[in-house]
Amino acid sequence: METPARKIIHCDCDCFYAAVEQLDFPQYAGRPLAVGGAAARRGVIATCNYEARRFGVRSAMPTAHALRLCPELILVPPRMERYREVSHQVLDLFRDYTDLIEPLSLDEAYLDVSASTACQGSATLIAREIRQRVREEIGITLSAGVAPNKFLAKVASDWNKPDGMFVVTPAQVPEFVRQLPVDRLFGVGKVTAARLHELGARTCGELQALGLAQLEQVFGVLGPRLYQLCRGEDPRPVKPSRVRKSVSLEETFAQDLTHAQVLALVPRMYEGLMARLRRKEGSSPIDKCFVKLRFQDFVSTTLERRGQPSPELFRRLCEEALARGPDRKLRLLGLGVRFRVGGEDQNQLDLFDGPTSDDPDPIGEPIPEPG
Ligand code: TTP
Ligand code: MG
Repeated sequence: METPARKIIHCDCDCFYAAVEQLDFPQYAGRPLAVGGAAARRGVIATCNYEARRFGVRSAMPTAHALRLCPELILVPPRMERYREVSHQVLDLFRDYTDLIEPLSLDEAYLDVSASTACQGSATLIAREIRQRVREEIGITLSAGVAPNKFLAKVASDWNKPDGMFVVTPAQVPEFVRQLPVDRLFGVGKVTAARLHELGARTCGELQALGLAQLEQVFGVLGPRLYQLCRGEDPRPVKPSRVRKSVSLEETFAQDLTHAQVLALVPRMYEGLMARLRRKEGSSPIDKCFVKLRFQDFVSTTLERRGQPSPELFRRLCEEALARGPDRKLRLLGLGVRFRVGGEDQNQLDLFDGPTSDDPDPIGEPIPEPG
């Protein structure tokens, strides 16, 4: 019996660091904005919003060059702690749909929703709902690609970027790959692309004309991979990180609560969290505590701080997070802890497993810890 097609979603936040800056500082919206190091210190651009991209500003470009292209560019230094916080919020939202999540960087992840029951099991509807909820509850935009495998999902998430999605159904795969340039293939850089062009293969359709033996001869171990990919095949599974990185306890209230009522819940929820932690034996040492709030308008916020759990710390975090919505009641409170992963310096380490395309400190300057 044929195995049913998998349903993979690749999610990629739009201009992630810049989007977080626009979220926290709405006065930047609509103006060209870049996150990066100062020109005077020979800094580079980590990312920029789409307004700045219209001027030709790009990631990894020297800031001095970016400012020549776009003199009115607003330049802000990176705040990695804050980007990690929003990244956790996004990942937490994904967990409402599947546990099979493979983060690639702070703003990018694969989701395998083959077995998900949400949205009648429709990956397209799940992607649509995720995009809407990320916009409404977190306040940034995310592009998504839906396809039967990782490679196609990743290509698809770029198709209608920013703030868009694209679906490749199993039936559409042959048509979709035929026109796809070979340099879009996973593992194909400039050198391999040039060799493929020499062999007469600019598109995947043209690459399909080359035999497996020939590809193996020219490209070695990459040969069989190319043979599969140009046919739209990619058997790589979505690999969720095995290490537990956090434990949390959340409560959605029957009725919206006032700030004072929420603060009054902290001691009891703290006890609940501690009980849950005692059941997770063998966990790594605790690194941080965090709170999550959802306001009456469904907007969520999280705040985290290095330290060991105590009712006082959670109360302080709650008070600070509540200050982000002074006039709004609350639908949900969550308390949690994050574990130290891999025993490395958390400033340098992406909090998630797996290879990361994310440069945690693009300008090489120390990043101040909040608090
Ligand atoms: P990307 O997803 O590559 O870029 P982006 O999210 O800024 O823009 P988009 O997805 O809309 O094209 O990278 C995610 C974050 O990683 C980005 O916001 C900043 C950081 N980054 C760097 O610090 N240096 C880099 O060279 C790149 C490419 C990204
Ligand atoms: Mg992105």
